[in-house]
Amino acid sequence: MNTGLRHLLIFILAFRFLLPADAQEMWPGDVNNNGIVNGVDLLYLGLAYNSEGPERTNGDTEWQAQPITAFWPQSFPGGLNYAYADGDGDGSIDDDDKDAIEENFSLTHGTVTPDVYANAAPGTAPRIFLEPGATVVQEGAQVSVGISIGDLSMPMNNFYGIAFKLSYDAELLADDDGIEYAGEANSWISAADGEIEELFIPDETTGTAELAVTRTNQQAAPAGSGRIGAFSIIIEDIIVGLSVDTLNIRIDSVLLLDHELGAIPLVPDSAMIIIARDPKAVSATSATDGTQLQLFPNPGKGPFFLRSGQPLSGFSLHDKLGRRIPVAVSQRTPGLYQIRATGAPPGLYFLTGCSPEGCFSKKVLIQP
Ligand SMILES: [Ca+2]
Ligand SMILES: [Ca+2]
Repeated sequence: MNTGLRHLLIFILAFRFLLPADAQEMWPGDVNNNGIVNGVDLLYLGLAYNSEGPERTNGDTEWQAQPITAFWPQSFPGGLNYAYADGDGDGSIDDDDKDAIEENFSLTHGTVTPDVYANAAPGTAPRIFLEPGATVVQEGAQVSVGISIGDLSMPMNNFYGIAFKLSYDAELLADDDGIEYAGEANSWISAADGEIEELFIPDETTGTAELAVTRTNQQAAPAGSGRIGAFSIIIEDIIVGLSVDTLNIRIDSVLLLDHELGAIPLVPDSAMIIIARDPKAVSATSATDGTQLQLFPNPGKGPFFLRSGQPLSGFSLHDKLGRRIPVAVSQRTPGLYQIRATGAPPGLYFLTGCSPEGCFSKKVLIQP
């Protein structure tokens, strides 16, 4: 390296350190200033909600670095200033600043410091779970999938806000508005006046969605549990090649915060909805499932056997995360099928298939 170049490099490095990078500027919508706009930013916004401070000169929600005119007297636990929450720069924190999050959702600036989520292992914490209104549906059907937190045996204390991601097979959903969300009116997470802020951003191309819900009164909800809202899902009208398919919906990247930004771990859940073309198959499902089908030994180490009064076909096996597991099925005698899932680790699985009269889904517990 020649001397001139070296001096230039030293000059650039020195100049870089003289500038306090990002310290005096904000990006509208990135409330926690970690480099990306997502559901977690709504949780921070909820905590700062209804605060007032200095306006930002020439401030707006445009996605660009905006100089912070003056810092606010308030800051979040951890020290981040409330100036970052004022997306539109008008000197107050309200739903206009939620618009800044929506407008700039998933955009990034600088180096992103990933948000830290708090997923817990089953049995160690309250659950966040999905409750489909129907487990077998036809093409074109509309299904409601309830979303609940905690239960009577493990209620939730100190709820202030929650953000999480959903993933699903977008090809199985209607193209427009295939998935929507509506909060439960006056649920246990709402404040006395029903006030709550929600953000739901689905992305059809990736089959993912983010939901964030927060209180806005700086007080945690009293201990509670149960339904907070529901997703409305519309199945695609015509699914090419379908006789039976499964729609798996998974929750992950959960962050539930108390009113001091403390993370409370939750156990995430998944749900499965069977889509079948034949209306007769759909209506006969409950009769086929349970009364005429025997799966044994279950739990067991495998192989498993399935006894049925009807010929069966279209078997598939999925794990709890909705991943398809290779399965070998052979008919031993009329109505008796042997099912081998070689190499599947111990755990809970779902076996699906169809008879001429209906489709079924059975839980299979593979033991160590
Ligand atoms: Ca952020
Ligand atoms: Ca504002």
